[in-house]
Amino acid sequence: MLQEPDGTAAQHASRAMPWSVPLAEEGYRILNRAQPGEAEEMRQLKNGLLAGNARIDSKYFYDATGCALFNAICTQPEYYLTRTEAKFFAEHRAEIQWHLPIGAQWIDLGCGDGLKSQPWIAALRARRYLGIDIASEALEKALGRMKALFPTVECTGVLCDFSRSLVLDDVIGERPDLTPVLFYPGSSLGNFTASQAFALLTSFRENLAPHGLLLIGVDLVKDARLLEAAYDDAQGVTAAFNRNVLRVVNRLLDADFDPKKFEHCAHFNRRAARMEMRLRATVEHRVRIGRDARKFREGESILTEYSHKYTIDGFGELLSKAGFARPRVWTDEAGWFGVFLAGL
Ligand code: AVJ
Repeated sequence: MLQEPDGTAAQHASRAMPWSVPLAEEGYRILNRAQPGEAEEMRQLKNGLLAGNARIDSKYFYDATGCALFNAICTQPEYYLTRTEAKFFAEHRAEIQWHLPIGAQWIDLGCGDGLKSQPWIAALRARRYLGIDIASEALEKALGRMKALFPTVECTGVLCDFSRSLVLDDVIGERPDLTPVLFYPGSSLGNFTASQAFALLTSFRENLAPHGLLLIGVDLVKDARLLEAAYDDAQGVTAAFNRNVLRVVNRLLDADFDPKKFEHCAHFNRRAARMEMRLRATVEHRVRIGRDARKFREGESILTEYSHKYTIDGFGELLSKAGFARPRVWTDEAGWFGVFLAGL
């Protein structure tokens, strides 16, 4: 078993074997390229919280509780993204598949539980599954399930924070005979700012060279009310997901945030074409953050997430700037969600 992402044991393991920790018993292996709790990362997280405009990087949402809450968000009626994309893929798989190679290596970036990839592995008769995620428990689950369902598919996991750097060419290069297909669904790219998204897409292109393909799903700009409802469901699941990040921070930084003193806010910033989630202090109070402390005034907020929304043309341009060839594009009937398939 891999250690918790914030566990010190994992830190020692990654120091002793900085590159990989293969696990053979389950029929798959996981390469540990995470650097949990790394000093520089923790400094950044802390500085973000001590800054005048406090912020927490949205990658910190995904501890085990956060992953479970995110899965629950995906089943909320207001959160149309997952449903729309799943329905679209189910109905159009045959058509998209026509443009994808048979027997490829399927790279599932931010795989979570890996469920979205299963029908693709079957349809494309993929020979290799590479699951990439920052959440170790989800990654193990994804690989265990994949191996059980497809015993002849080689299953490899890479535990890493790909928002920092995505270096997969050595792993992909282990099978130069299999065309790499990078699958990045769910509009996960939306969490990144324009310049970060450009850098990430550029690294996709580098990892996929010379003949790989990128299959990516992105959420499209739409009515603000629909967007704001999707990020503030009536059941309060998104609110719980947002507040949970404070518990993650409490553990990572030895802080004493009280989630009850913050309320969930979701706002569509049309000019920047993004949803913005914040945690707003409902009362003035002090929070200890490790050996430091800060005051939150009533109404002062912590930025916890950007979720960018794209236009078909805008996203096509971004792909082209990152060095991809002209993509094939599909959207659902309502034009809510876009699927892009881009080669090099
Ligand atoms: C996983 C980044 C695609 O931005 O819609 C869901 C995360 N945040 N509800 C998104 C999220 C609030 C989600 N992504």
